[in-house]
Amino acid sequence: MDGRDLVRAVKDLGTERGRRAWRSAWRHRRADAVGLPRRGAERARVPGLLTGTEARPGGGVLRFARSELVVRVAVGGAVFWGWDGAPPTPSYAVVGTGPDPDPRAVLEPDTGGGWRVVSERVTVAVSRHGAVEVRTPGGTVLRRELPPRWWEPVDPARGGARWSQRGEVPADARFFGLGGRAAGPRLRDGTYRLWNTDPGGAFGPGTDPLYLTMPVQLVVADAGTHLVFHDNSWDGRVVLREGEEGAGSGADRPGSSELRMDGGPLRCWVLVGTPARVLQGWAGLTGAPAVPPEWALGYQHARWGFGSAAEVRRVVDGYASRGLALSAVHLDIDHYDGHRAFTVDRERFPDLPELALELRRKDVHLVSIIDPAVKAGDALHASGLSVGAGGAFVRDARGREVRGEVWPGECAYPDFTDPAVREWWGGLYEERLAQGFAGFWHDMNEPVSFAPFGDTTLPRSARHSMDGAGGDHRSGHNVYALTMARAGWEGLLRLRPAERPFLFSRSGWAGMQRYGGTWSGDVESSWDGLRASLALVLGLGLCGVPYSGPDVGGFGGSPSPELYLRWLQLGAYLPLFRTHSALWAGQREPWEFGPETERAARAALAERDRLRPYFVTLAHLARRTGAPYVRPLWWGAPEDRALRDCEDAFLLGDALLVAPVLECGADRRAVRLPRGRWYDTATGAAHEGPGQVLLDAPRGRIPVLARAGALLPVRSPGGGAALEVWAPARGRTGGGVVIRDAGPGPAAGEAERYAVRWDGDRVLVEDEAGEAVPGVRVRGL
Ligand code: NBV
Repeated sequence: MDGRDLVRAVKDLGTERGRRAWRSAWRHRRADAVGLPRRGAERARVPGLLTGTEARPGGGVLRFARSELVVRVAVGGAVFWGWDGAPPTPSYAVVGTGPDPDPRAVLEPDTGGGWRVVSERVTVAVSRHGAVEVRTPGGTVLRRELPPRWWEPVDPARGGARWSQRGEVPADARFFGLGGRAAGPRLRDGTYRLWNTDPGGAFGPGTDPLYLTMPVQLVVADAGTHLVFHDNSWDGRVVLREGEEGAGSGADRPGSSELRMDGGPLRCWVLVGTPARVLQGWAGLTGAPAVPPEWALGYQHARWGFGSAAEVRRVVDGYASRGLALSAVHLDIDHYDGHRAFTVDRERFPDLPELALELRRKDVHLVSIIDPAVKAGDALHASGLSVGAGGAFVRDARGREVRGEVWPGECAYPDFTDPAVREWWGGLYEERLAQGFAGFWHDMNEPVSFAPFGDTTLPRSARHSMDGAGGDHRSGHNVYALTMARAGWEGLLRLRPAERPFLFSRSGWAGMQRYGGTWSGDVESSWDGLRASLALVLGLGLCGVPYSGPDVGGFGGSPSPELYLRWLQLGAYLPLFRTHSALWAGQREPWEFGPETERAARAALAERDRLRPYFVTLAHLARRTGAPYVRPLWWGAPEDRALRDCEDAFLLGDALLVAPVLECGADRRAVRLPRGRWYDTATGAAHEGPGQVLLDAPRGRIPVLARAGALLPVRSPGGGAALEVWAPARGRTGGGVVIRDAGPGPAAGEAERYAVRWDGDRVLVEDEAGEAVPGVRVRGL
């Protein structure tokens, strides 16, 4: 406990909730004291020398004096290895039984007494001491993992091994990922914890970890791009250190990424290739991103503290009367009865289904927050107690229900790692659907239990089903929200099979994209918070979770009109475009910031609305290819080092480059351009990349550039669909893909492909049959 914690802890004693939190924290501490084995003396272990090998499909088993390594290259090129016989499945991240082994991969002797698995896309070389190297077919080393080290209790009854493994990457490599990191997108030297955590207040770039962590790193170097995933949900730390070219005596110092895990299997996947290929492989391995319903790609307004149906109507009418597009309104815990999930405060919201219907007629959808903790002793708790043999709730090592302190008071926690519990929980969404809710916002699912000291979550000794495998909160914690999302997603599909569920969740883990997206959580209302918002979206996208966005304006404060506007202008180009704020925070309605801000906000909302069909295309493309909607500038040119270090702009799909204003008072900004011609969409001016240009960014807009030759679907002023094309450079061609939504159901829309070329003095757009497409708006001429 540091000084700040101490002050917090003492202050907490002054309130009833605070006192309950104290009691709960003590109970958790005691539970761990009796429920977690003391590790006692430990013994260190390394693999030792290679003693033998055995070929298996896709690779083989390599036996060492004190461990065994399974190496397997899968069809499509994904590399798996597991120490101590760790198999790739079961896994909370990998779908099904994982990809099949590549029958053409062969295990053969390597130089220096090592062995290697050679396949078409990648070679995995294992030294006789157990170092594992991932090489391109040309022999370039992308990553070298040194032999791991385990520390295991001398008495095996006291638990499994902690372990660490250090990987080396080229000196020029940059690290991205690890889930949602406020300090990103480029992860600089430091220690990043793998433990989903509610920071307990508004966070900025210096706060780590946050709600959604995962052991997924994307590493980009001149030699190539790779993704490495250590499939292990335990608590751990990743120590990153970027390398240095020509360090010391002129030799390169490689970059390093050391993983130190408190337990769990040492198993790892590596995917190599272009960023697009790597993310495609990742989606193949861990599941395709869910496509949100079309309306969830529009602008949304949330608020903790609407307080009444009347206030919701006031806000919705405010948008409507000003002609500002609004797609959804989100109700927070203040619409619950006593903060209990799946209830309604009927005094403040006497007619929720009616309100929902009324909003739906205006094309506004209602989204409900869902908190996982269930108030002890109430009807929902009783219903959970009848699930399966032992009830739905997490128990401690002695079989007693684990209680925590959350908004409703003393609460029990559903064990979502139990299939029967997921089924029960999924059925509860029926009540929400009957209230008229169309989307779901999972909160507090790290999971949180208020605590004046210690960890603000469940005790580590708490037991989880782990889908039959059995385990405790040390392995269950990080997959709590992932399995909650699965429960919600599967429940909604059962209840409304003809609709794609809309679900996003504060916490999650690798594979989260299968069930929905996420959002920033309680990002601070500051310029730093604005910057962190972009970092989160970019980083999560590179971990395979493409749908996310910040609380526009920040969560807890009252942004200045300028900050609010710059946030809104950025948000308009992010997948989840939602303003949200805390009970105690200032208003977020665009008209609350004065006429000048309202005018500019109107333009941002209108542009988002115009780009809706493009967002639909990007959502469907993400499902098909794993490519995030929001991509770093180096997406198509990872070898361009200047792009690799550019963190203040992004690509939206293939067509657009968005350069938000992230600094107070700025009305111009430098924009780094990838290769090719780029048009400033506001002025039509053409700029040639690669290079950097200085562009105007007056209050009314942020620089957005379109790639020459790009084609994108937009909404025409009359509301119909239209195509927009940006002229290719002379002598060049272009094109694009359009995927239209085939309704609210799971059916995938057809991909339409268009080619763009010069025909004399005009720009021609042709469909796949080679037919000229009439009525396309050509810009940049
Ligand atoms: O439900 C209240 C808030 C919510 O508005 C916010 O978006 C979440 O991140 N919630 C956290 C719980 C309390 C935060 C202090």
